[in-house]
Amino acid sequence: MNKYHGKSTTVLKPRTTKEVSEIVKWCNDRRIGIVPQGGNTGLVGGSVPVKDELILSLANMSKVRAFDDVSGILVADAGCILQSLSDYLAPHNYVFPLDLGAKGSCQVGGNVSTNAGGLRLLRYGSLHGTVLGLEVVLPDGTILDQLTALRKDNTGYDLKQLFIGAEGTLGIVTGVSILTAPAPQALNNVMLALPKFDNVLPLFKEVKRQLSEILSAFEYIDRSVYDLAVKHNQGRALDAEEVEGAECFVLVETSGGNREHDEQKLNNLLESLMEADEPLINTGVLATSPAQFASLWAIREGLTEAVSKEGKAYKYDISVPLQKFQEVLDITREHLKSKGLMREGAVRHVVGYGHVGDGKSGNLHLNVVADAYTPEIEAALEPFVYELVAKYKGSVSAEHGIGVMKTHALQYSKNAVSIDWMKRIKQLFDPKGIMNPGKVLP
Ligand code: 2HG
Ligand code: ZN
Repeated sequence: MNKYHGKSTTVLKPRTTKEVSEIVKWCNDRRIGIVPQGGNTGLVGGSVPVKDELILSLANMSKVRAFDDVSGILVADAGCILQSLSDYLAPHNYVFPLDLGAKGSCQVGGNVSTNAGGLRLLRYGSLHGTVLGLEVVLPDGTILDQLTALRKDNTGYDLKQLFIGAEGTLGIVTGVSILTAPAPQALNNVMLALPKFDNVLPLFKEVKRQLSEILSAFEYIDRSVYDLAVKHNQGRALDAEEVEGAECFVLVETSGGNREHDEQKLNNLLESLMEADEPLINTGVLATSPAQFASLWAIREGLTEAVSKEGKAYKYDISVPLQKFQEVLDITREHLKSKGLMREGAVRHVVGYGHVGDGKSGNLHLNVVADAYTPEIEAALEPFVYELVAKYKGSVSAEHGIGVMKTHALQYSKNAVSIDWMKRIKQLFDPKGIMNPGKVLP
């Protein structure tokens, strides 16, 4: 995003947990701040130094430590790239329980540290459930070895949960034990074009009802961001007549155990949607080959890149009730208009996309695309957007974390008692404040 800049002079790339421990101890003794860095694909500045901290990159710790093809439990170094773990699992007929657009460069340690959500949370749940154990180097250099491969271990406080989503502020994740899932025998997807946003919720209900156990993703894409994806060549676009009159799109994926059965279900779904008296969709484009499957996903996975090619994006990753997605976009656009900022030279687009299936509230990625990052636009957006989210009792960070971007906004989603206990936990683990300073807590 080119939004956050530090002044670090030093990057260290240790090869072993012991080396990480020695570096951290050395820094702790001298009170030197450390930024743990994985693939550096985060969107809230969590892996970028604030000042001149030492950058500790996990890139050289990238080995699979163990895999058990009966239980599906994988133990890997934190620096393993997500895609390489998926590739490693494929011949064993397993899949990694997390998938996201940045898979080609993000690392599993960073995924865990940011509690990344991604595209298949609907199917496999969050990392708080799939991570079985962690190895963590604590701020004083102590190695906390909780790399258990047990699915059931009910022996008191579950310490590993504290590091999932702590964004490296409590210690550095160096190893991950995770439960992978049996590879689905059949993967299908379909891009649905909807005449209006109001159809998304009834559609979600109907899709869930008909596809039930094989539904693995339900992703919302508004028309304006779809157009940006087409403009910047992300994936296979639908034909002109297929997109005509569409206000938004939904990408549905199924992952099941029987190709014929799954295809039958999808075809039945499409037929029933098209033949209804008041159809919820204008049309649906079903992938008929692995290449088409990949290119439909490429549209969705390429949205972030398309937005970056268009301009400088202010990104709000929020949990709000599903039926409010459109309202949030409209209110934000109107607000910017009233400030005279919805114009050439300032804000070009207010777009939205996200993960509908992730709970009662959905996860909306509100992107405000501007010509440049300016204090004026930022002042118009914050705390405006956060107050809006608080009004809906949502979350100011559904899946991207707090990083440096939202430390001041924590209060919109966490009450004072919660923040106080977060501070006490930070103080307990890292009394000298060397671990990823300036992130998560103000
Ligand atoms: C996604 O769902 C990512 O594509 C990125 O979480 C969202 O760029 C964004 O705003
Ligand atoms: Zn997302």
